[in-house]
Amino acid sequence: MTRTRWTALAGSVLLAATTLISTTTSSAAPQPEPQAATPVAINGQLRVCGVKLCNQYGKPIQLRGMSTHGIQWYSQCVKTASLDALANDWNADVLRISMYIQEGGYETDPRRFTDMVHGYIEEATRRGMYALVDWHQLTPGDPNANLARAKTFFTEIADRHKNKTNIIYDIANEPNNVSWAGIKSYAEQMIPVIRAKDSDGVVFVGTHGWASLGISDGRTEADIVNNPINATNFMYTFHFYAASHKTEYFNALSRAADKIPLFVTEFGTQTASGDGGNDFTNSQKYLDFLASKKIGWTNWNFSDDFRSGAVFKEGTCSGNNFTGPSVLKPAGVWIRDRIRTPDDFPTS
Ligand code: IDC
Repeated sequence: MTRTRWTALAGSVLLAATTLISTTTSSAAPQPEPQAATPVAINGQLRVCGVKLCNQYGKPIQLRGMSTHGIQWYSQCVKTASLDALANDWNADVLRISMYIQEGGYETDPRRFTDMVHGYIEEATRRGMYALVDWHQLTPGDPNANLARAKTFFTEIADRHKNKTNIIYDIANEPNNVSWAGIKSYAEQMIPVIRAKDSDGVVFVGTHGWASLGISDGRTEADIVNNPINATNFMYTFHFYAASHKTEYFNALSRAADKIPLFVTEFGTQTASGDGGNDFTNSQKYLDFLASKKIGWTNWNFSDDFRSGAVFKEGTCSGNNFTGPSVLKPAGVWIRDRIRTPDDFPTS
């Protein structure tokens, strides 16, 4: 499907109108080309319906897209040319905006990082993509350690963007070294903070053991199923790195998929370091399963970092050519092929 930005559509309508006004003798103004709509134009405001993510028509949909790398390190990879490629060459539905809290991220300059996220939300919106705002806590792993910061940040983000239909709030990237009960308590404090500003915004919450449904902690999804977060319109997140996370992780995902609402906000085709050889066979097994359940995903990551999981070849982000397979590492070629296949977005 060809996607044209609304600015282009508006431009051709304006051109047609201008031509109509200025042409007194010609018989008909040129008709605008039929335009395919963007993911947000088609699906509108999302809502969690049972264990699925549904569009404005109440139909389950699968969103597919990319996660940025940490914006404190790789903002040079998130610019006009790369986002145009993501929307129009990759046909991505969603941009995950990965804002670390520590490691030189938000805590060092809350004003600057909040403004960066506002900017990226506007860029995603302009291109008709969903904007998945990722509170990328990682070290420390207990999201409660950043609770006050999270309240400040999400209050402003939700207030500024509440009238948009394309914002998704991820309040904890990868909780670790924290019990499920600790994460549940955090989520039950944060979700009302967001809802006070944006009453219909969908919220995502990372699961224990680095978003492994507890598996990396020697636990299972039963912790969640037996003690779910007391809220509505939210999903739990699951992450996997296909060269590290094999049967035990896949089985947990497949057991959980019919019981709790899930979104894969991060995965790689390589090891959990985001580097090393790709396991495309196991990656495909996961993606086939996610497609069959209409579970959405964003891949790690949209940068030119040296590691194998960064889709662009090193040095790409200092230029302005992001289109096509030639600028991509093997993981990038593979994942672009799987994002740009046609979407299934039912409208009736
Ligand atoms: C990695 C980055 C790397 C950075 C490291 C520590 O690729 O440059 O130094 O984080 O912050 C995750 C995390 C994600 C990791 C990624 C790959 O959410 O931040 O990125 N990963 O290791 N969970 C599992 C893997």
